[in-house]
Amino acid sequence: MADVKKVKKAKAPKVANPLEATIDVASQEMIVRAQELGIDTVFDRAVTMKPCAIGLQGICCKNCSMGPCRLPLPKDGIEGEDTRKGLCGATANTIAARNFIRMIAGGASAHSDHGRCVAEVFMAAARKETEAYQIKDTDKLLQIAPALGVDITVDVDGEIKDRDIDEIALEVAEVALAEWGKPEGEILYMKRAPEALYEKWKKLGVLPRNIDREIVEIMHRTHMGVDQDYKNLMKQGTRAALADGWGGSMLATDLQDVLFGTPYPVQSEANLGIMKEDHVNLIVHGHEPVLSEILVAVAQSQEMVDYAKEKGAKGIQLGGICCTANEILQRHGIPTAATFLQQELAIITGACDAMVVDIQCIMQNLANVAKCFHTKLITTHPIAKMEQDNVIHIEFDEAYALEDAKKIVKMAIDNFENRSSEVMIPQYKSSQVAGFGVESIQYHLGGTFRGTYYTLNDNIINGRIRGIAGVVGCNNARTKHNDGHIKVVKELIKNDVIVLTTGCNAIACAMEGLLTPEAAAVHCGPGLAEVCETVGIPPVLHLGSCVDNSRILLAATEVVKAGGLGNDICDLPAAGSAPEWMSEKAISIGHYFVASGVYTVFGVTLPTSGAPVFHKYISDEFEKITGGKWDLEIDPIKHAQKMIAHIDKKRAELGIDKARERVLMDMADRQKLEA
Ligand code: NFS
Repeated sequence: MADVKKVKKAKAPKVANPLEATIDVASQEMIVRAQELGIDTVFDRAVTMKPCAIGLQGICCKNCSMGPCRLPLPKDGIEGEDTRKGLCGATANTIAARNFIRMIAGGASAHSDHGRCVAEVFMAAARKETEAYQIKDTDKLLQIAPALGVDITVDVDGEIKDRDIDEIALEVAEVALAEWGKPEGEILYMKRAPEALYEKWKKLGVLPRNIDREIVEIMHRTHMGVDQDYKNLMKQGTRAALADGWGGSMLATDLQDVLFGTPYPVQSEANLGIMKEDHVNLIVHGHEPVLSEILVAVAQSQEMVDYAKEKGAKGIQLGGICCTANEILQRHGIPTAATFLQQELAIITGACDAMVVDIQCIMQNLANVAKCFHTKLITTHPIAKMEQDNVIHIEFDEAYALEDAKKIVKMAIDNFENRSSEVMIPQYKSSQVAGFGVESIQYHLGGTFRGTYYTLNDNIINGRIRGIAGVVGCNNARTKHNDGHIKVVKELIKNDVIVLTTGCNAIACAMEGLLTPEAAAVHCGPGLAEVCETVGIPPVLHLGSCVDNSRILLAATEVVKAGGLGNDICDLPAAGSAPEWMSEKAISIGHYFVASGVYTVFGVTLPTSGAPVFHKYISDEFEKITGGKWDLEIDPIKHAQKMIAHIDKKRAELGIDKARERVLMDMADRQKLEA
């Protein structure tokens, strides 16, 4: 007879311990709420489903049907020759390299296809084919045109005159769109990098030819029986990653800025507590601002606000999740509702009247959660639909952008009265200042007369700012939500390292209150605190979404140009980090940072651990090639300390390590005097 006790035990669903799942109190409350309602979330599923150890280490090849070939590391490690091989003979290094660059291909294509959609809308705006979109930021247009080889002046009978803006816009649109598939040449933006870096890429033969080609070539090379040299595979990985960072992502950022406005610092709030019980809550989630820009405008229109009031609500509360959140935050101050891992929780509040999703980082389980509530889950992109039948698809067409947006906002308002279960919004939110970029850093930390990054460089040279860190990337349910993000960032700023953030790291920092100028006095070392207090900026600067990591590349380039800190990005006292990464996009980003000369540390795991030779290649060997290197450090404090050690190494190489000692002595002396 079956042991009833055992059966019962086996059937009891395992759920997450909210205190172990996240450091965020709002999320802890909502995880408990979900469990009370019997709704599983990603936090619970991470408990019940364990990852495959071999896949995790990057050594499972499923590129043909003779496999999957799995090449586990021997228990006692490898002594002597590594004889592991797949059916075709592929080694662990080949398999790990193939998998790694396929991740780059996935990530680069996501960013770049997003960029392409924006470029198409940009073209429609330049051709004046749509009323919904116009060229908004002509300064930015004039700034990027020369980088695309588009003249902004004309010679009329020997007189140089400003060229017509519409003409420039049209030519920029044509040149930009061609970057995805032009038959010859190289990606034009590569020349925006410091000259030394450009020359290095040229010598290495990794300058990307066009965006699509580099991604396609990865798929070809990793097909069964093609490229079988991990170094040569990584060469292509480098090309495609560069095509992402300096190509697709950078174009996405620039064209979005021209269409929707270059961000400047704005104040807002973050966390689930921004939702309001007595308002229609419309949550936008995903990545492309093309639709959300219009949704914001429509939801804020008097017509819609009046309609919401007619339906018994006090107004419309917009909120964002993931990088769509970052896009509408940095341009309109729309509050951020949630990070990647909190998306289901936003619906579990019972107050989400509609969740509108576009592309990327959208969990399919949203549909199952929405089924338990009144929430309308609306997909909008032709390439991103869901199979569940409660999902509504309203395909967004830029030619009818306003109509589509109105339909969606109305649907949310009409749904307000259908709230079925008790509303429970966790009452936690923090203030944040977002919307930084190359231009605003220049404004805040630039020289009065020189208009460059002179003051920032000066503060790095004199040691008040020890160095610069880019901390970015996702949440990952395999590690405590936001814990790595916050510990890494706090450790950096405590040690006078200024942090540039994007993506879900930025949202995590916002929720923790680190994106306010006041955070400087609480969390920073004396040097960084002094700089932040003097110019009135937060110690952690929110630079936008993940495609906006291109802003970090350009900010680093500006630092190089301003002088005194070497002549290449790899000379700078700077480091990169993604403490809780999970997506292929993060691998592509990580690799374009490494290929641009940045020491880049990832948390959680790296799909290279099963192929130690390959891992060593992308870390130590790569440093000799590009000046940047990959590293993995799971412990957040050690993670930050490794970045700081790298920053100090670069300071010593630049001969500015002594200056910092003097500044700190000054500070200590001053504090002694004050005491
Ligand atoms: Ni970036 Fe944005 Fe977040 Fe990760 Fe996803 S939202 S593009 S991929 S999870 S940071």
